[in-house]
Amino acid sequence: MAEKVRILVPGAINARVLDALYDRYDIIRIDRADPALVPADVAGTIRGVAVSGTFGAPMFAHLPNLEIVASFGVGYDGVDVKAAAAHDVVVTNTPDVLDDEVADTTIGLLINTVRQLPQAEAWLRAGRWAREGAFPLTPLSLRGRKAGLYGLGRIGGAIAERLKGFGIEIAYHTRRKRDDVPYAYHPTLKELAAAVDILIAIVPKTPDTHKTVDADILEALGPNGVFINVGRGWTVDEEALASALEKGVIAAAGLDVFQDEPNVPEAFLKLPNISLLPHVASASVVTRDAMAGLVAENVIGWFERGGPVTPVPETPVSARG
Ligand code: A2R
Repeated sequence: MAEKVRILVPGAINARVLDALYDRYDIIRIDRADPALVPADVAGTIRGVAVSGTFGAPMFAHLPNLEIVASFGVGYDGVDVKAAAAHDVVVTNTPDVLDDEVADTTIGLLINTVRQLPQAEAWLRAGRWAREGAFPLTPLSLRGRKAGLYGLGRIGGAIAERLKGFGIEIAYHTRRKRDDVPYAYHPTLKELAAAVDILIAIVPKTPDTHKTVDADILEALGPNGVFINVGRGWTVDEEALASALEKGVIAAAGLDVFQDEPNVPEAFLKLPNISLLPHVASASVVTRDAMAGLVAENVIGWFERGGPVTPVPETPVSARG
């Protein structure tokens, strides 16, 4: 019998990935993506990786026969794709299967932020409704608002579809204008922020998106403005955001992502006009199962079916020699 292909799994990953791969491959598990945890004689035998989280350049240098890194999640900023390309390794992610879940959660977070539903529920649970009366009217409402999407890709598009159902006018900023959508395009983020009173960030973590939502953008969004982030914490100047919320430069914010997860800035925790979620946008059993299935399909596709399902653009399979 042919020897099984060896797959390295650094760190924790959804159990469904392992369930799908255990019978077909020789799975080696280590605590994290650290070359020191893979002895040299083992390193040469690894041909695939399945990972949720970081996989840096030293790992690519350490695994000479690596062919594929199947990454869990649509954002693959934890994987050094430059190093992957330099070592002729294909990287895959898990797009599409989480779009609707993330978009649903975005709407929930937006409504929580604007209509203070978490605070209203806390009011009820604390017995304050019976004791003190109705929860105070919320100063903010979705009615009459315009939303700006910073990023209109797979997930941004699904968010826009939902916002349409709320009767909310939609505009967007991306680097390239899309000809296939009816929404108003703004060539700069600042122009978008100035034109709307809900700004939703759903862009990937890249050098170009670092702290792009800064004091200047928040100022442009204005005192009635609501900022929502479901992309990456990296995109936001968190100090500037806390200050803007405190000073009323914008009205409120809802965040599912943070710069240094799972650590959330103290300043956010103290603010009343911010709704905070622990990066749960895609975190339902059904959607995480679908993402896990796609990680496994990419590995199986590569080793058994002639190609991965969802390679990332930085490591196109067609470019391989
Ligand atoms: O710029 P474009 O035309 O490539 O549009 C993409 C936009 N985008 C940017 N917009 C403005 N300035 C940038 N520097 C910039 N870089 C990218 O973000 C596109 O509209 C959107 C990304 O869409 P997709 O690649 O389809 O990503 P998806 O699946 O919507 O997920 C977005 C991110 C993930 O990377 C994770 O970080 C997070 O959501 O879960």
